[in-house]
Amino acid sequence: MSRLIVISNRVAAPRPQGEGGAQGGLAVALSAALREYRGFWFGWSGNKTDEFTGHIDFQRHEGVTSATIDLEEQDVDEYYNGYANRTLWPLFHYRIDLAEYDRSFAGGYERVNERFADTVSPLIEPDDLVWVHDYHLIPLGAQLRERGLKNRIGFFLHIPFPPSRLMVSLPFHEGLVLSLLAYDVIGFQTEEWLESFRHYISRELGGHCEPDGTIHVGDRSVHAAAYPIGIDYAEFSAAARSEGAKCACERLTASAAGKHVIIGVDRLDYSKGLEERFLGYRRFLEEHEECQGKLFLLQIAPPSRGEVHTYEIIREDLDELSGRINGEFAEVDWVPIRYVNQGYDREDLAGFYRAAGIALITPLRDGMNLVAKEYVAAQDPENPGVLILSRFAGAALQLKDALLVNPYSKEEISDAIMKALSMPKEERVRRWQAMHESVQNEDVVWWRRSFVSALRGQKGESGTGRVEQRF
Ligand code: ADQ
Repeated sequence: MSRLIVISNRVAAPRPQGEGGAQGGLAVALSAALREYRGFWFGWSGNKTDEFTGHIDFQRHEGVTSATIDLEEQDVDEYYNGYANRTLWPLFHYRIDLAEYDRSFAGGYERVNERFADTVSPLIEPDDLVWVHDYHLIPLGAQLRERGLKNRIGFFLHIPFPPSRLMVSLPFHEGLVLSLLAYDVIGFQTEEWLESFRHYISRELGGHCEPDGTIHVGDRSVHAAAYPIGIDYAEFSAAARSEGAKCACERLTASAAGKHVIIGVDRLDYSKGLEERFLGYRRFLEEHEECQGKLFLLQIAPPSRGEVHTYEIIREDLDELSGRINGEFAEVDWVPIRYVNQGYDREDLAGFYRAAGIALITPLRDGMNLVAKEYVAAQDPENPGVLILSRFAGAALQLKDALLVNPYSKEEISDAIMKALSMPKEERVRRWQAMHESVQNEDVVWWRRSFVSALRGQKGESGTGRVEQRF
């Protein structure tokens, strides 16, 4: 069996139960995947060094070997805080108004990708499958090829791929997209992002896309398909049945004192639509005076990417907005928004999801959104809650039985909350069953098998079908 080498910006070794903290979706998904394979997970340690030496720190924890490097401060500023998070992240989430184009960012991005390639390539053996993750490392495949690697190399993009008309606002966009052609397989979260990529290929690069997913540009052919990521269903549903989850559920239910709980759980990021969500909820309170005092929104949003200025602004804006809404509507025994800036461990989170009769997950744009799937997995089958989900989250393509809303529309959010509150139990159960089937079947194991199977060059369905091949 080939080894699997996973390469991503950060390597997040699994944490012992109970340590808590907000792990990103990528970390949660990959810790589960890596446990099954030999091989290792390579990336940045998150630490800085005065001078880059290429020293690799190997560690083994809970069956996962990690190999990490430290980066220089300038690398972190230009590559991570700069090009990845201030140029590509906003652009790929359709926010060209927030995207910053700075030559030094692009230079740092290229340099760090070279450093990754220089350091990891000697560790890769001829039979290894290499799986590169996300927008931080788009050119890595091409860099590895330049160093003579002939291995099968795949790339998975966890975030959306922007429409061509937005993509062209990126200086030297052709170079970035052309570098993707060094991979053998390119995976997207949904057919929609795949479609944008295919459109760019034919419109901007004069390439040709075949119905089976093969893309030809010049003499290069790659396979591009949708592989929607899922949650680790087995792990999460076990967490939902745990004592810890039961306690968390009871704690929240007791403190709710008979009021309906609406839950939102997100990293504090402008793509998650938190401000629009608060405004939609505020509209609901205005339109339905009779409901005031009978429900509250529990918004859990730990800060992310503290070093990027935009994130400080979001934090200030949300502090102010939640304070304003609470000031406007609160009574001595009721606050409409409980806004919590901290991370919780999986069991607590599962318990909170279960105590909440409604989840309000309304990103303005999201590659997938695993919180929506976790909410579904944590519900009581006899008495499930209602998921209100943005139609612009990748997850909306699978969770069609959620109440799908336009996250920019206060009215739609308000109407959906009302509909969720008054939904008969039979309808809740019916909708939940359909969503649960998808969350359970199309889980992280299914995702990984679909992708790795394609990476091995084996026949298998992507995105919509089952891959029978086990390895
Ligand atoms: P993220 O943008 O991080 O991931 P998401 O898919 O919602 O978004 O995953 C967040 C994960 O972090 C979930 O597992 C959630 O439980 C956890 N989390 C969030 N807030 C938390 C808190 N307060 N406490 C504890 N845990 C918390 C990126 C893309 C997504 C894509 C994933 C996976 O932006 O679109 O779904 O990668 O591919």
